[in-house]
Amino acid sequence: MDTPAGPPNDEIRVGEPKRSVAGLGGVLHAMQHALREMGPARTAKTLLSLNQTDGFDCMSCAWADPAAGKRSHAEFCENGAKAVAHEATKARLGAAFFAEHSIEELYARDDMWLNRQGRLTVPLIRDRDQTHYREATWDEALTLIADQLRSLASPDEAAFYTSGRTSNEAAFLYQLMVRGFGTNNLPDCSNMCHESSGRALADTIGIGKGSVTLEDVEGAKLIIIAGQNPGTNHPRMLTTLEKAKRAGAVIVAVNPLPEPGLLRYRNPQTVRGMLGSGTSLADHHLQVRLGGDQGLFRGLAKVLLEAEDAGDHMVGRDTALDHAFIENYTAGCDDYLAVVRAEPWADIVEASGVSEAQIREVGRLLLDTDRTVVAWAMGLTQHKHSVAMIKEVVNLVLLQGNLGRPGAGLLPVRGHSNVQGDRTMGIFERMPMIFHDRLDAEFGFTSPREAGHDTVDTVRAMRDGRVRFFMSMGGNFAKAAPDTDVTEAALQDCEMTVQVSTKLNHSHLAAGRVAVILPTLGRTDRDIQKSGPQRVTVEDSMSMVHASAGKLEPPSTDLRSEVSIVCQLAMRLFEDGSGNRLAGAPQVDWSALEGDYRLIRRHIEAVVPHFENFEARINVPGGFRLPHPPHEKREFGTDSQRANFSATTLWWPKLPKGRLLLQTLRSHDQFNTTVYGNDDRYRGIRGGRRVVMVNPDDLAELGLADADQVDIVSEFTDGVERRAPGFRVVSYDTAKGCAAAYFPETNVLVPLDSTAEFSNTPTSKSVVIRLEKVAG
Ligand SMILES: Nc1nc2c(c(=O)[nH]1)N[C@H]1C(S)=C(S)[C@@H](COP(=O)(O)OP(=O)(O)OC[C@H]3O[C@@H](n4cnc5c(=O)[nH]c(N)nc54)[C@H](O)[C@@H]3O)O[C@H]1N2
Ligand SMILES: Nc1nc2c(c(=O)[nH]1)N[C@H]1C(S)=C(S)[C@@H](COP(=O)(O)OP(=O)(O)OC[C@H]3O[C@@H](n4cnc5c(=O)[nH]c(N)nc54)[C@H](O)[C@@H]3O)O[C@H]1N2
Ligand SMILES: [Mo]
Repeated sequence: MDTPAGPPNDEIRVGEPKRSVAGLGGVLHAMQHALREMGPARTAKTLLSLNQTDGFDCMSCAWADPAAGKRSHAEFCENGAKAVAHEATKARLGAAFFAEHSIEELYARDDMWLNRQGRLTVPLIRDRDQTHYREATWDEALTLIADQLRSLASPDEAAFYTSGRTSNEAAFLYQLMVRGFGTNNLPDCSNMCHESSGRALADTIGIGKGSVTLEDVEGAKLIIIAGQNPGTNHPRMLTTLEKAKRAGAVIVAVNPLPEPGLLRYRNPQTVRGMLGSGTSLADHHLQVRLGGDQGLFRGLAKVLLEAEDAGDHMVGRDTALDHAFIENYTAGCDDYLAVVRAEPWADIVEASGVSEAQIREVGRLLLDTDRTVVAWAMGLTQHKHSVAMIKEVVNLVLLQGNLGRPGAGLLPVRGHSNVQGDRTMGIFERMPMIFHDRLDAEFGFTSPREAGHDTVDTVRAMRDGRVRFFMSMGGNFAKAAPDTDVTEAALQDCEMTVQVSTKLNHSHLAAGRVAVILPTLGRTDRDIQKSGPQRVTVEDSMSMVHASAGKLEPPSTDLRSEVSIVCQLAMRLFEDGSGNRLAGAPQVDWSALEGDYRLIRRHIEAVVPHFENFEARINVPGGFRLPHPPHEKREFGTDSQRANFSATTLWWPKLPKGRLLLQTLRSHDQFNTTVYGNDDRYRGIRGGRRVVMVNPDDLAELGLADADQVDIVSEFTDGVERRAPGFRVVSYDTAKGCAAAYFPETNVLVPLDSTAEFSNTPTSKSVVIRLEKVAG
């Protein structure tokens, strides 16, 4: 099948990037989406309960909410409002739509068109060899799925993906069903997202989660933001940064792009922000090369070490390094310092693309405070050496004891609103054995212990015919996973694919031989079960667990909640026709759990550590924080029982002549694979998405110019040339040698086998490409 086209490139308009973000423009923009999708009454109802303690949790990112009494009446951002508007849309997709449009026809539509069609309202089945989806009953669809699962030669022939919006309750039951069925094949979006952070943090500080609270960020005096574009992807973080800034914090942006969202912020919740000039955010911008952060952070450590040697000191101490902390709480510092000492400046500068003078200037800032926070996101996690890169960040933080004290710490900013909670609930292909033991004890069965497939391995296994059944709890695997052609062919080769979804996307169209779509409730929808209205829980980037309850009338009476879908499927899998449990199946009263989510929370309490008294603690507005021992007690659950320094070898991507390194990133008008519009307002690009941003000097060297039409061709060691045709060149201020284009249009270029060491995350931020000019 042909790749979907989108609008023609001659409609693309390129202007100056914005100098300040949000403000009145952001509010108006959000309102346009809200009013068009929801109308005035629904708009008021949803936006006012968004992120309120008695409302629902915004699904647009995992940024934390302010404490219960400190929330604004409008505790949301432009992009949160867009996400809500597109879920709570009044548009509906029923059986007639699918009778009218063939799968092939729909496949040719772009992501934005698919999203605009509205909410799915009925279960759908595409029978073998058929060209269209048809309406099905829930019973027919669920029985078909259970029969297919039972027909597999082994449970390991099935894989069960989770995207990060799934609630704790649904995630917990889903993994229980999957493990009860007999496999650990539980790939999730985290495998493509913060897996590198989880791995690096678990190895170094003993827990794969960020350490800081919202108050820590507000109280920090130096905030380094590396590889993250919060103005677009975590806009509410800007409010926190504004507070910190007004209390005297210095902010450093580390990014190949001068992201407008980091420059100046006009807080739409204040008069100053709406009408005045706002607050300037980043004081320094280090325009690092893609994949150059390990070198950069090592350079910063070298500045500290040199300061130490010269007898300089950090504020409030006699030395530049925090020796008491290093001595009492860490391991491996000497080896690390030896590596830093030996690292030549020339390599640090070449790796990072940042001058020695600039690294020194920012390095000296580390001496001015003992309250430093380092935040990061996909710019650090999606490279071949991401785990080593993030360990280097940890090294720098440990040198000054910036862990376990107020205003300081590590902040991997998560993406999906419950991706961290899903992991806590057991969505992971290799949960620790202690989790399995507790799960087995609670439910009287034996869960499989052998590690399952992560995302990339699932694609490989489907491609090779080892996985024949694929189920997805949310998400859009076909477009989110790397190497689109390979991934889509792998999905299409499955005997059956099942998607639990709110909205239509390409995973429904590049689906298995038999394909099932199960429409589900979203965060905004009211969820009523036998015992009455239900709430669910989520965990944000700062380990805060709290309740979420939708308020809207669901788009159709035929929708089921994710919890209900799992319970209904599990009953058909684990019980015989007369409701008796099959031998070996987990002992679960699925029907009772479906009817009352409080009972699920009781099981979670018994299996997952630190959820004691769960129900009572989510009655407290704002919820509760899961423990983070390094932050609270400077206790480290590593083998050494200490925080580990890592003496890694410095690496950076080296490019053949005439080639560029491509990062695939988000525009301002999308949520991952859901495209809301064709504008990237902050970067000044409007009217289309098939653009590739390239440094003007590179363009000159390559004999190209702004507005040229090119094919992007990716080159990988497997010798396969992957091509994304028809892109407009945009001359842009990006680090030299480093191009940028939007995900998911460019996922076709990311080789399946190009993954990060130790985390197996696709290298979506470093793809070696060449640009081929085409007549335009
Ligand atoms: N509105 C909206 N919100 C979202 C999402 C969305 O799509 N839309 N997605 C959600 C999800 S799942 C996630 S994971 C987050 C993603 O949030 P981000 O990580 O901010 O998302 P990206 O657009 O991938 O941006 C990566 C940033 O890192 C920079 N970068 C790329 N490579 C490097 C590098 O090698 N070094 C450094 N220092 N910087 C680099 C890029 O220039 C860019 O600014 O956002 C979440 N929130
Ligand atoms: N090239 C490249 N690829 C990337 C990335 C990148 O930066 N570059 N980023 C990666 C990252 S960080 C991530 S997290 C993944 C994201 O991968 P996914 O999480 O798989 O993708 P999404 O686009 O977030 O999924 C959108 C779909 O989820 C469904 N959905 C929305 N809300 C709900 C809900 O409440 N319940 C259910 N059941 N379904 C719902 C809708 O049908 C919608 O079409 O993509 C990864 N892929
Ligand atoms: Mo993500």
